[in-house]
Amino acid sequence: PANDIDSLRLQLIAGSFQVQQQIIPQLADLGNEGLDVLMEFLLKRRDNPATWVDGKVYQVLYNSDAPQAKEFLRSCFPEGIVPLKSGCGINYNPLQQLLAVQDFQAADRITIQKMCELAGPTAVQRKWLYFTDVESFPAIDLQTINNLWLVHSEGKFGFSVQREIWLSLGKNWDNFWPKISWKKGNNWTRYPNEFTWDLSAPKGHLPLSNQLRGVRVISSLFSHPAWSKNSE
Ligand code: UYC
Repeated sequence: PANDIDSLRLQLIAGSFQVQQQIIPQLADLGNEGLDVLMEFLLKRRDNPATWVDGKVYQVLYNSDAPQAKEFLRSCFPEGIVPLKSGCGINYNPLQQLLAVQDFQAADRITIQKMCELAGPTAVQRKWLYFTDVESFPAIDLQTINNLWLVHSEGKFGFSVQREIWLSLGKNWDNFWPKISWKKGNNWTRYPNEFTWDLSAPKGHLPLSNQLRGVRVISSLFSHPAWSKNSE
């Protein structure tokens, strides 16, 4: 068993994304010794930007009942692995907690709610955004929300993923909606039950932006300076 652990540890550190993805649940099943390897991995990666492999490791530890995993996260990663930065004092911890347990439906709702908070009290009451609200969002907040989605979805979900798909389709909405399963043939996907709330969804499926009032809000989201290379 010691050999197993050593070999899994090396594959976790040096393997390709695909290998790492397979190794993580195997380590989790090996009990305390496996968890130790996962904790060591996360700690070593602490000063680097979090990837979705880090996200997987974090999720395994977060969802483990082992006291040492709980104590480790409490002391080293009390707010998760994505820095929860906000330009206006918004608390993104509820979003990170829902994504850590892969509750994508509740995470989607809270994403809309947090963006309304960003826009101010009238938007919170209204429960939807004007495109002008989005234009004045701080880049850092959109990046925090987006990084949380990316890191906890194997890089599958997030505004930046949707934006790349939209750009690759020449900004054509009629091609974009079916591509991310928001529309099938002539039919809009109905909220909430027809959407896919897990990682079997197509790339870019989440988070949702209601298209009922048109494309101006989502266009303004995709045109935001948050996604340009120089905005950090
Ligand atoms: N809904 O169909 N949507 C709602 C989507 C449309 C509609 C919420 C997305 C088409 C109504 C979210 C799609 C449409 C409500 C989404 C989609 C429509 C509602 C909850 C595929 C009819 C009740 C948050 C593009 C043809 C709300 C919110 C109300 C809700 C998302 C209808 C997240 C991605 C054009 C009637 N839909 N939505 O915004 O205002 O309320 O009464 O996009």
